Amino acid sequence: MSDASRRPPRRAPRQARSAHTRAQVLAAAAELFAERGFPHTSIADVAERVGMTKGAVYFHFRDKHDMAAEVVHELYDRWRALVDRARAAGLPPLGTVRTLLDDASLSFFNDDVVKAGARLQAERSLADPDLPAPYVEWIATLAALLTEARDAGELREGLEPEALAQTLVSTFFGVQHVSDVLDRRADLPRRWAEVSALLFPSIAR
Ligand code: LUB
Repeated sequence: MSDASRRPPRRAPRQARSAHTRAQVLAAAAELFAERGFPHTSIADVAERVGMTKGAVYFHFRDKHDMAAEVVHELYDRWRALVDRARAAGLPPLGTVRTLLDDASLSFFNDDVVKAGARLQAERSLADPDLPAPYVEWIATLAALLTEARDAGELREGLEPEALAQTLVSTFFGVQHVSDVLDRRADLPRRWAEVSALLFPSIAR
């Protein structure tokens, strides 16, 4: 093998570069959607934030609605990764539920894709009415874990996993919403810790 053929290519292959640029655009879009919301963010704003031309942004996204939909898909991908990690930790099911919601509260705190995705879902009638249905994936995930918890004898007698999953998602959503409105979520980890300290002892056997 000659020296020349062993040297890595000077530039990343076209496809890799393109995926990298697309990810940069999406990150800038998430920042702006999180800060300003869908109606007050334009493609020009995103191009400016990422230091590209509008044309370069349009190469990756059909329009602002397409961009919003991609941010929301990325949100659910991140949460799926969170669920996989929490499950891989191998805690008992109820502990996994608690860890998962603690981790979710942190993600609202430090991840622009999560902040943006939640805001876009709240603005879905403007952003894209065809976005994935909100809440249902979390409810299904928690219902499955709570069913495991019940079967393992971890739940207080008579609690129904599906109803409990609805309650937990509604409660979590309410806590992050109030924290967002009153404190831009700066107090969310503390608020969620207060609520879960009240909630979890009352559902465990
Ligand atoms: C979650 C939001 C914000 C539920 O699942 C969702 O769609 C959610 C936005 O729609 O929080 C929180 C467990």
